[in-house]
Amino acid sequence: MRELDWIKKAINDLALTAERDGEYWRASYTREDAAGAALLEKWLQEKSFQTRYDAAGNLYGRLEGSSKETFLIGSHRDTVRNGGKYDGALGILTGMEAVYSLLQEKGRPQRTVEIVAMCEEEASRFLTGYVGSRAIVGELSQKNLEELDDNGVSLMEALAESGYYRGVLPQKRDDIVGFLELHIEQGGLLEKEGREVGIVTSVVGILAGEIVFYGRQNHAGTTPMRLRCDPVPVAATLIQQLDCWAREKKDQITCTFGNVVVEPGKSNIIADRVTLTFDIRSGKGELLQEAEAKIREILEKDKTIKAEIRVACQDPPAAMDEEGISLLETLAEERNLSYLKMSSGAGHDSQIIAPKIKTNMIFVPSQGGISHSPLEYTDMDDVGQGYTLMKAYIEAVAWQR
Ligand code: HGY
Ligand code: MN
Ligand code: MN
Repeated sequence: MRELDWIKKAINDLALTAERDGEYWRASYTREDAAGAALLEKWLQEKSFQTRYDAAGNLYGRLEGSSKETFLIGSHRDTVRNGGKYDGALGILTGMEAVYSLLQEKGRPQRTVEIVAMCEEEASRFLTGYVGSRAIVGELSQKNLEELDDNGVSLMEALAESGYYRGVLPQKRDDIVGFLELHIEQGGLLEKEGREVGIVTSVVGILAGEIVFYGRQNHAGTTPMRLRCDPVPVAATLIQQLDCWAREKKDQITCTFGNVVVEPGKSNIIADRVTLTFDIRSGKGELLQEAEAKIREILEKDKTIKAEIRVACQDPPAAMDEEGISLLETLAEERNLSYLKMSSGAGHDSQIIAPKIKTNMIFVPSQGGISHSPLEYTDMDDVGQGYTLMKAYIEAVAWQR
């Protein structure tokens, strides 16, 4: 199938633009991001789309239909550090190829169609994350713009340096009637159950951020245990107690401490501070509230040091559009595609867009359930099944056949 050949080559060609010191990383508003966006823009233009960027750096490809009602399709173009080449990119590439093929086969669509390659979904540079999708629904705040990356560069500066942001925050778009995101599952359920595609019913809610534990830096050998103010054991106690709490909730919640930074980080110095990231997810919003209360309760118990919680991402679970789910089911059944209705344990731009715009997601299997790793892989037969469903859905919604 010509279309899949193009997608397969594009996945690999796009990945080459994100090579950085031997690892794959397209952080937003970087040289790698500009190279990836330029290649995506070239392909969009070759496929008859008009391209533009918004103030958050989202790249759009627009194909005018008879009506101004716009159906948006896409995903994020940024990646995690040392990540895989399917997460995000696959949803952009399959979307542009499906619309281009429908244009050739069916002529102009009823509804206008836009492909979007969004920025900073992964929070791999700015802790808030989902910058591109927040911009689309008008939720990118001044506070987000002031957030700093590891080098002390603010999101506003990064956007301005890239030429996207000129002082006006992106406003919510009112012309978009629906959003579709095809994405790798990033888990192993489809593979385990032997299903070809996933029809997403909801995306987990996320509570993420960091806690800074402030100690009193001092000599490791001359400071008696009773006189120290050491942030490391306090951080370790929180990790242990929160992990224990999460395990008691069984599979209703995940709790991940992705990074622990001890400063100045030498064996013979009692630390000045510890910065601990947390990433807590659940399909139940009330469990996320309980998690935040648990963090505060554990911190309250220890009066020896000051601790500061910085919540960067607090997004409730998001339900996908019911009508879209049943249309996907019908289309899958008509094409004898085995499918699984499932919730997503990974976060997605779709969860930011869904509360404001009818949103649906299609999953394709991840081999071994691996993602956020160079081992991330989906074979082209599996991509093909998801692509078939995606193309049928776009035809139904945009060509309205
Ligand atoms: O972290 C996530 O689940 C997503 O890949 N940003
Ligand atoms: Mn993703
Ligand atoms: Mn990801």
